[in-house]
Amino acid sequence: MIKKLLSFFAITLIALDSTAMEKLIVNTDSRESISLNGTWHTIVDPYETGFYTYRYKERGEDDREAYWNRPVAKDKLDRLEHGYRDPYTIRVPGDWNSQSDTLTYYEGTIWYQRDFDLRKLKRGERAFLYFGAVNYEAHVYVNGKKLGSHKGGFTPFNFEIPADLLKTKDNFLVVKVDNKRHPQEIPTVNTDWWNYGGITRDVKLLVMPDNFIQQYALQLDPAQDIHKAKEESRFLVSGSVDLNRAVGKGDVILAIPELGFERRFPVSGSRLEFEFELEDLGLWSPDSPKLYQVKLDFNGETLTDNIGFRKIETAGKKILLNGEQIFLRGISVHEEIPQQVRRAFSAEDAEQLLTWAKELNANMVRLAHYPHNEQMTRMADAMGILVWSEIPVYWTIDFGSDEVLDKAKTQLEEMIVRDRNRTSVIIWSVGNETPVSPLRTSFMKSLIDKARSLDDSRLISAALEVGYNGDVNRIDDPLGAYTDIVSVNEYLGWYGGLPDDCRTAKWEVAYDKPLFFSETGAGAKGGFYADEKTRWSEEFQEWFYKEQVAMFKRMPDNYSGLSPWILADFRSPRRNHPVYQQGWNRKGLIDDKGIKKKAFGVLKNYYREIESAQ
Ligand code: GCB
Repeated sequence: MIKKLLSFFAITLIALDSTAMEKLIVNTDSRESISLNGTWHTIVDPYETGFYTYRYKERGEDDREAYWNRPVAKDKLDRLEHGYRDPYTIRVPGDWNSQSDTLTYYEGTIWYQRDFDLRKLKRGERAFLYFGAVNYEAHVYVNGKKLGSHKGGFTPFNFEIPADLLKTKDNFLVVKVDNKRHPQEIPTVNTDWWNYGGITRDVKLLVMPDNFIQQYALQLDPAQDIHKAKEESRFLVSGSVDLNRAVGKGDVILAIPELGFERRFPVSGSRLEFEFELEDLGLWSPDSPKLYQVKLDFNGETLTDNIGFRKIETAGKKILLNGEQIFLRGISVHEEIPQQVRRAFSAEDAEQLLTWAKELNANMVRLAHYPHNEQMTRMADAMGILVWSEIPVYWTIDFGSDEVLDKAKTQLEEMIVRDRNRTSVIIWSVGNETPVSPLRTSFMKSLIDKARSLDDSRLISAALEVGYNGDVNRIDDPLGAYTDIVSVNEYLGWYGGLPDDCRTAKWEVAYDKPLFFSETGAGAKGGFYADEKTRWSEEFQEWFYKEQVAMFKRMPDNYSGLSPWILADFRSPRRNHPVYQQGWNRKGLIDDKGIKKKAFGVLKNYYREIESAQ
């Protein structure tokens, strides 16, 4: 009996383990890797035939009709009802919606398949599959065996491929990708953006030593007085290194060659926490986005990263960067290239979006409403653009569910762990326009606590709503008590009234904290010109921005920045005016052809004025 029980437990454990999440490997650019980007074979499977039998039971691992198994006909009599071959293909990375007219509105399962070769691994070497993002649910199989699954459409994940599963030639890799929306997921069923499906970011095969640096964090110690540090030119840096496996004894060597710094830190166990002083450090800021090459050496592997040093904090109603007050001249951005009607994923895409932001004289972007790809935050580091990064806890999440809270926490952790060395990121946002209730507030508060426990060197916020109330608009959402800055979305003159209502509007905040307008905006169809009293015309949007800017100029001294909605038009199934919207949210300052609308100039001039007054 005991034997029977034991074997039952063993089986249960293996079954659980096969889909258990593995800790994220960070900075994959700096690891030995083989790109698995390119053209993958696909099967569009709306009924999930490759996953379920006709009795709607999950298929067994060896079921030859399961789509993770290589379909081989035994002879000409044999019946096979699926297969992977040209021309049934989709490019990776990329969303599927933009790659075929039949997939524009598709929400469901698509199976992706490709083969890969891998040199014979040396003793102790290990192979991992890394995905930059798959929207929304991914199940990953190699040579017929399941490696694991992942939920969350905008954050990376990885799985180890057991050595005995690997061959040097023709490994059969299959990923089941499902982007169906569900009430119990993050985001939930209702959003104002396109649910682009697919393997939307890079896929890599990582070759790692037996033990390696899995994650690390390095920043100016948030507790130090930055004025004193600047005066004395002595900066305290603190951080941590997490190893994949515990060691009895080992060393991590940390070097910043440009500063002539190199230090050996002994490590035992799987975690090292360190601090050290640097002299004559050039601090990172939008005006001077100085990055230093940082090298981390462990077990024969050298990781290289480009990291800047800066301090972000609040003092009463002000936001301070490196001890000086800073005004955030921001713009909200979706991860989309409008002219090509697709998700953005590459360094070139990041450059296009951030160059537009620079042309606007912006010094900050709000990356809405989910973590964007890593190229965006790396490019922002290099270009000197501050970043607000957010998880898709958007509108009506199931705030009463612990399971949903866990999913939000997982996405929050994956976002922070991937990007906590990106100097440009100054704000982690835990959500957008969540409806006020005690249940919601405690859900959001636990996300804030989680964010702080993972990273105490950045500000935490969430985009709140405003209670429009005659001439006095009061921001008193109880969540504001827990965030570092009070951020609010306001659409005075678009969703209610007309733009000139801004003339008499007053703003009151219940908290003694910086106030940030995380959204404001109005829709206009690019190239539609009329008088300003015509909705959807470029002139109406221009008028809206003029009135908003005039109102902002009268703001009290807690006013610390804004990120209007939005840089460019983006796809949304909620936007169905047959003439002016045609499936697009038209609040972009740039239209779907990449052409700037009139309002772009209004915000650009306002930002230039602010910049030159500083
Ligand atoms: C909002 C949302 C944003 C929408 C925008 C709009 O408040 O945060 O996701 O797209 O308004 O256009 O209505």
